[in-house]
Amino acid sequence: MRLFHTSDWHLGQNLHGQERDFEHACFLEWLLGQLKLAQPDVLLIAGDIFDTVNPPVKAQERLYDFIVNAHEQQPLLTIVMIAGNHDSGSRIELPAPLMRRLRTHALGRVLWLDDGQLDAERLLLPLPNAQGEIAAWCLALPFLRPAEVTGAHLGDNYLRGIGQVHEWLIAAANAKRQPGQALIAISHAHMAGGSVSEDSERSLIIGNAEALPASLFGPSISYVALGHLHKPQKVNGEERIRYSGSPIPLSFSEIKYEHQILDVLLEGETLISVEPKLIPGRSTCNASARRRWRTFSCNWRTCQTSTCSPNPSASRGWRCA
Ligand SMILES: [Mn+2]
Repeated sequence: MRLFHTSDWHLGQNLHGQERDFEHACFLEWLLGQLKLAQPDVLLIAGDIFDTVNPPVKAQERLYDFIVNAHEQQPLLTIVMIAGNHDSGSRIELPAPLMRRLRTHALGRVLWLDDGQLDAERLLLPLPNAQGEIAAWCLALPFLRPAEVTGAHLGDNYLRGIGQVHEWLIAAANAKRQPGQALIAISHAHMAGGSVSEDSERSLIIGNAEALPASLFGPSISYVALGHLHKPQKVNGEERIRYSGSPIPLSFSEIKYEHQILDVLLEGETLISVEPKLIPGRSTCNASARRRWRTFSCNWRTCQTSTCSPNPSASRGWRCA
């Protein structure tokens, strides 16, 4: 089974008055081309799909156009996306019935059963291989707000509440899996020891005191696709617990490293490889779009400090201090 892992698209972002829509369009066109070339079974999008809980219409069109295009191009592709802390969980789930027809699962919140148990069933998604057999189960762990994971049954400790949801879902998945089926988690969370970007990730709780331990994801989980931190990185030095990072820089502190998606290969339950696919500064858009992209990304890359500001005399330039 082959997976693509990406996160933190932040569609609809506006940085110091600069719309990012053109960059997002270039990224999504590139991603569509990569899907076509590699034909993975699954695309995982680990939260912060949109930049705000109430994204502009254009940003929503970008997402849904992409999903329809991907499905038309590759009808057997399964897409799983979860809400991040920038998203509204309800909004992400709103078109879920339509998207299921496109083999796309959108999970934004958790539900509790009458007896106070986690409704784990809706967060466990079958991942079929090219032959249509269930080769793996995806554990979808959207970002959860305090009110969703605290209360009379659950206790007052927010961090403990999130940890519990992870633990209960992993237990339910282990009970459900058949021999040979891999478990793959997708979560939007801040893992302890992660390298934080200076200004764009927005702390989940003040001081990032909410970091979860990597030990939460025991060895029964073959791969953990994480979102929230914008710099690509392994967690705890483990190959199988990864942040893909954001596809484009979302602040000036994020221009210094290569942005990427991850190409993950599994054989049964065994993780074979995780390869980064670097996102090019120039895309496969048409010639005039390519020129604009080059101009913008060059301007972008020459700005190295957060004292840069948009140049009012050029629509796509930056004035560097
Ligand atoms: Mn983010």
